[in-house]
Amino acid sequence: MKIGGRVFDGPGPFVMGVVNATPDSFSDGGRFLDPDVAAAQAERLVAEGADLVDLGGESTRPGAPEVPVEVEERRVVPVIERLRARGCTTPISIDTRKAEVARAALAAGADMINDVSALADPALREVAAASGVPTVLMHTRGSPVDMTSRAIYADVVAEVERELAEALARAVRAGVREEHILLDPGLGFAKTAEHSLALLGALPRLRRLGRPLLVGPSRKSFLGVVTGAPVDERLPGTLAAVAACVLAGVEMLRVHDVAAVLQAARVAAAIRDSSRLAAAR
Ligand code: PMM
Repeated sequence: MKIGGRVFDGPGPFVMGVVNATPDSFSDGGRFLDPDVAAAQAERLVAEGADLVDLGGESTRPGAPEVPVEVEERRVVPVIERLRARGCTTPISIDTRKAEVARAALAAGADMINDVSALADPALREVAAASGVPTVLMHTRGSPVDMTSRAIYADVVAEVERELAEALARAVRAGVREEHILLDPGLGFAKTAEHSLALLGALPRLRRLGRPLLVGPSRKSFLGVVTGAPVDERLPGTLAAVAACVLAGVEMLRVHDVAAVLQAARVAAAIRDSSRLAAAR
């Protein structure tokens, strides 16, 4: 898959560094609202080895209110402009549920759409189809305001697999090319900790959907439920989840702590590849 000027080939995993230019994201809210600070953080993640940067201007934590288009645009567009003006060539993904924000971000130099509502909005489907950029479809139910109450599943893995397949088919019907799509089970989105853990344990099954997988375990609340660690002390738990993703063949990881994750991911990938080599012998 080509994202921006870069070809992403092979099993990866590739690392997407997160910058949330929001006042209220659960993990880094309030730290990167100033565009200069956000751009500097993106550059730091790239220097640490990030293959892409994921930039968001609206918190999607449970209960978060929707942000007006103009506010979200004002948070992200200047960051992309600064990065491109300063010569950053790393692909940038825009984390948004809004067509107008995606359009403005792509015009400013972003290369990819990351939508936590899997292109639920027909207008965003149109932008994804017309722009021809790679697009992440993430599984959730409802919106951040009501998703917690919608975390009800008889079989979370089967239902997420089916709903991702439906989202993929809907996007393709709207003109998004299938080979441009990545799928994400959406850890923590309309999921209890048990649901997120079950999905992490069943990633090989989601590979049957036939598209590259992106997973975002970084600092999420299921890690806190398992370990009792507060959000700023969840790096060790994040690394364990990263290893599970890589061993299951996940192609892309969305994380805040790029250098540490890269080291863990490389070790897990070496183990993955050595067992493949042994099986081929
Ligand atoms: N998680 C968050 C935001 N955007 N996008 C994708 N594709 N997958 C995720 O798991 C995901 C996302 C929330 O986490 P943050 O507040 O740390 O960005």
